[in-house]
Amino acid sequence: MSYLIEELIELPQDIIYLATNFTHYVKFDQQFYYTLGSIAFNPIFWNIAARLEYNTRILTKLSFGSPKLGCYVLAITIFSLGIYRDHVYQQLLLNQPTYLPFEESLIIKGLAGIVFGFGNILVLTSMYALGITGTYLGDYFGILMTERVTGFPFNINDNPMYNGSTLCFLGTALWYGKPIGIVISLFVYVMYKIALLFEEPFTAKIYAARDEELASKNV
Ligand SMILES: *[C@@H]1O[C@H](CO)[C@@H](O)[C@H](O)[C@H]1NC(C)=O
Ligand SMILES: CC(=O)N[C@H]1CO[C@H](CO)[C@@H](O)[C@@H]1O
Repeated sequence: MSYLIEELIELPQDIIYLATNFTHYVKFDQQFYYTLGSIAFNPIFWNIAARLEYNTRILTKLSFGSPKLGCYVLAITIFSLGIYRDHVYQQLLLNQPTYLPFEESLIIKGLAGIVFGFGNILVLTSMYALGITGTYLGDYFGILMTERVTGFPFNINDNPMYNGSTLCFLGTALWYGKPIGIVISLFVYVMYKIALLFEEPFTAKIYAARDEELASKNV
């Protein structure tokens, strides 16, 4: 217990030291840029694929005319790309400098566990609430949710999938005491923010069109 208190007292000092010497603990090398590239690639890929589907129905056509199958194929592709990206991130962390005061700190480890655990809860519960087609851009295939999901985790956050994913990156970075991971997590957040600029208005448009159609049928 006294050890933890000692650590807690030293922590602000360690954080200031890291902040003022940050460039000593990050290497902006080729692997770093490759990691940024693979993080950026995923949302760009799924936005292009989904819009292509919406405009041409190409994935549905390639899936024997089944939008559901088309969406599942896209889901598997996006999921696999995500696993590859996580692997690239893990490899990057291995080759980057470690900030020992973080790596050795029980408090930071505990915080990392909470951040990672909470991030995972957000991702998994939103997937569960939305289902596969709801999670993986089903609306672009014409597979719409009957009503807006408002339960957990959507009652505590507007974008639990993206925020949760960002927290998983951050939690991993803290756990291994890798300052570069904090930079990467910021980048992940910004990429998702940009993706939302494209996705939110588009989704709103698709649902508005559906509601208009329903309304015109009801009168
Ligand atoms: C994270 O959550 C906040 C608060 O709901 C939201 O404004 C933001 O767009 C989300 N960011 C991302 C990248 O998901
Ligand atoms: C290596 C290095 O740059 N060390 C600096 C880290 O930051 C402290 C101030 O917090 C400086 O005193 C060190 O010189």
